[in-house]
Amino acid sequence: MDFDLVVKNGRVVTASDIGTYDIGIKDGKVHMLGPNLPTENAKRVIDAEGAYVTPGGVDAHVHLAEPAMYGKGGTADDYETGSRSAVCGGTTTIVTFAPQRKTDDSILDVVARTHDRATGQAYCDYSFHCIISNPSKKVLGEFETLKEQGITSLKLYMTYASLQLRDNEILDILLAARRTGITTMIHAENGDMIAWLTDKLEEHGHFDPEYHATSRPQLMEAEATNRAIAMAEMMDTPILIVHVSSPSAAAHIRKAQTAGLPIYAETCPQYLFLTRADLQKDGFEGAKCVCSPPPRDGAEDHEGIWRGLANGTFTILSSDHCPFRYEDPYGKKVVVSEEFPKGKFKYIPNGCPGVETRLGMVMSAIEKEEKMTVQKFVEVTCTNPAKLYGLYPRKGALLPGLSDADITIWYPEGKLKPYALKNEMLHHDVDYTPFEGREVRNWPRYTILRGEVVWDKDGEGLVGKKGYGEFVKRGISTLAGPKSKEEWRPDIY
Ligand code: DUC
Ligand code: ZN
Ligand code: ZN
Ligand code: ZN
Repeated sequence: MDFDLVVKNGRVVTASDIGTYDIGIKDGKVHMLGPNLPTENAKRVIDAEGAYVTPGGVDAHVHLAEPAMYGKGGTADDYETGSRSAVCGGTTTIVTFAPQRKTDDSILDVVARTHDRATGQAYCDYSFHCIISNPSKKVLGEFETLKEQGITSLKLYMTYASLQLRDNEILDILLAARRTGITTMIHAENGDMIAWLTDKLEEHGHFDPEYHATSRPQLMEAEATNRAIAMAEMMDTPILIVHVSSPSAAAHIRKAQTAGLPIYAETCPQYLFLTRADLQKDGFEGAKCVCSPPPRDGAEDHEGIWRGLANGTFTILSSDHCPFRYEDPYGKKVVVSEEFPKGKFKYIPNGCPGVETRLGMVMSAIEKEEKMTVQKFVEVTCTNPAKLYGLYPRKGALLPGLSDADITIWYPEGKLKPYALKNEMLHHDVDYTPFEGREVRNWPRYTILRGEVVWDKDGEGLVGKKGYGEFVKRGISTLAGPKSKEEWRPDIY
């Protein structure tokens, strides 16, 4: 057997199985699984030394090279630096955004421009979700072409003046998405309530970063989540609620799932590890943890989110990597003044970097506190995102003959001495991480993309090449879709 690469002695973990065996790789694909695969003719052998071997991470929520949308200034990372950061953190596929501004009259043009930004730049494989902020008849009519181009998911917003949609516009999108078989992601926070409360806070002299959290309480997330679910139920079409931070929002999702509705949900590491206290740090430091929805109050909220991962309420765990620079023409310099040494929360762009830290941080927490099983970890970080967004089984799995040889090899027990994370260890183009100083207990030791080693932590580090990453055309979701097959349901319309 002439394999290109054999990964030996791994504790191989997939969403369905766990076992000690080898992986034989040929022509960029998983070719064979089994104990004691022959290595005499293999071009390369990597000994996993009994460590976990998992499918390469699929991060289905990454913002790269986006113009200003969530405050001033565009995202710090472009396709080169963001995808480089991804592979160094064990992620082999990212799904980024092709963002429509309200003035863009064709979503196909937006996609073409996004391809221009990405082509030849990426270290990992990638695809796009479309952000829809102006669902004109023309744009809705372009969904079928999007699907033909391998783009089978959309994101829409219930907040941010530049992006927010009215409920009737959301229904228009859900109907067109249902007809096309597209999955719709929804940012569920009540934008009008947030804008009102923000004004009131400012009237009362509350400008510090911690008031970012005050201005967007759980109630506003739970309300919008419940409303989004009602719209999806009426339209009988699947949605995914992105970046869920609140146990109260998760309770609405759980109830809908129990009723058999195709409601999916995502959460992110910031809702497992950050709290309001991180926004209260000295000076402008709190700005580093301003994301939306905001970090919640404390341990009970974190426990609620961990529970939602363990019990299946959350389908996927993504980074929501949405990077801005601390020292930036639109960062500290413009937000901070003598009068406001902590800045004004309203002007801090909403988002944190995290594409590189997603897997390592969560695996470290699992190894320390058994927050969930390693199989569940693989399900929510690799397999489910691939299924939900039409990448499975090419991505997110290790099925011989079917899956790309995208593999993450971890450290065996006792091999990596726990250390404190520092931003200088990361490979993004951002001057901070919100997780500075947090304990790392395990981390991807090797990342393999289509059979090529692209990250070798103990060797040269980043060994992948810019431009090796490819655009991946996606099919439609393989998770449950509409309950009814009827195209038009007069009982409702
Ligand atoms: N939503 C995102 O998905 N990312 C960053 C900001 C936001 O509100
Ligand atoms: Zn063979
Ligand atoms: Zn969002
Ligand atoms: Zn996002």
